[in-house]
Amino acid sequence: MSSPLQISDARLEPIAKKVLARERLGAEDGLTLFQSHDLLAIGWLANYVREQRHGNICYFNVNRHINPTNVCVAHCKLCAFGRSPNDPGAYTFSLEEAFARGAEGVAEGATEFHIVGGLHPDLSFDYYLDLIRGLKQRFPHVHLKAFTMVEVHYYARITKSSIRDTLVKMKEAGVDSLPGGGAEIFHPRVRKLICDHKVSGQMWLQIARTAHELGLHSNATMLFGHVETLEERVDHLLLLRETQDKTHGFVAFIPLEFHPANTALSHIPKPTGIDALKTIAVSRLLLDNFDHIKAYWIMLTPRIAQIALGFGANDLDGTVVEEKIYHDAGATTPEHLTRGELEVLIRAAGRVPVERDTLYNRVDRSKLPPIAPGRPTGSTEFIPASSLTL
Ligand code: V47
Repeated sequence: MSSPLQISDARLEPIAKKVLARERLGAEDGLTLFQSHDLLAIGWLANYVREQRHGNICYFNVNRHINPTNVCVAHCKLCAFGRSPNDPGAYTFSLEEAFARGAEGVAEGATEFHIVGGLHPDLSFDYYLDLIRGLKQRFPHVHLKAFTMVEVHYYARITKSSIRDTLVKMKEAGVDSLPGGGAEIFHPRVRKLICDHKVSGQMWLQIARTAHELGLHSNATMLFGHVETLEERVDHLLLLRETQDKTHGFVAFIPLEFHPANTALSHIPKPTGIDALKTIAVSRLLLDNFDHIKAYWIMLTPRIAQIALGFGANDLDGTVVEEKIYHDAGATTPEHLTRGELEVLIRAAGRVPVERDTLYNRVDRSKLPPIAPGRPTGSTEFIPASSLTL
């Protein structure tokens, strides 16, 4: 703790007492936090919890996103990435194209492939299993974080199999864990408005529970800043906390800020920086059983993500490379950062950068294939903060 807590909103006093006494917060507390404008007190409390757990460390990883197709039957209003099969810009990678992206990622030093795609009407489940098998065979040291609960549900439907059998097949093929996407906001009122053909919130949680039972860890997300109420955000966070109490299978939580451009909800204004920082802080305070809260720089911008490291977040996510979901929705952030750039951002926030793998083990680069010369994301070269154009 670097400075004493100063509270200007008296409603936060009893909440602060609970946080300092390590007592669990309830739904009312969560709502009060979201409604309060005392951002610095909320941030102080979140930072207190964060430093108790992680000290001064901030994690990052070297990863690569592989989005095998943007063809999607779901047509979610929130999304700018999905296309109908004949739309301009629709694409589907051949397996060889996907493997080539994997090879590029490995040359850049990636320890993780983050693999998600649209719900394609004609691709078989075997395509996805072959993709995973092929990547695992070629790059056995890379962790495959693949397919959201939404995709798992779709594969189960097209193969007329159970969720459990689908997950077992994915695991046998080489999936190591699942990303946290598709959670949006669990409340049915919101799903009806932003993603009416997607799995229900209850089903998303059930698939996560089943994955965890099978030994597959996953992440969890919350898409905020569109049509949801603050009560619905709190409800979402508490449903995740309840599930985590049962399974302990969630690795990290990632609050995702809504980007309206090029979506059917483009009339909605973007959430503010204050909302993003508060949401990260409240997530840290309510999700007392989640170790890691990510400030995903791609959606927050590197500048806000850096500030979030003092508001409860302990991870910046990764180098990423070739991000499509947010950039189709108008994100103006870069599509990748180098290791050196991530380290500068972290150090300038007063934190100590630690490269991790997907499950938060420290990465020992001496045990990994060397990074190919000339690959910018692999660079560990020191870059002065003043030269970054973020
Ligand atoms: O599920 C889609 C969201 C998610 C938009 O698990 C949008 O480590 C904002 O889940 N504006 C995909 N958000 C990203 C995701 C993720 C990202 C980083 C790390 C991890 C992880 C997971 O992006 C989707 C959806 O919730 N999304 N469209 C949009 N227009």
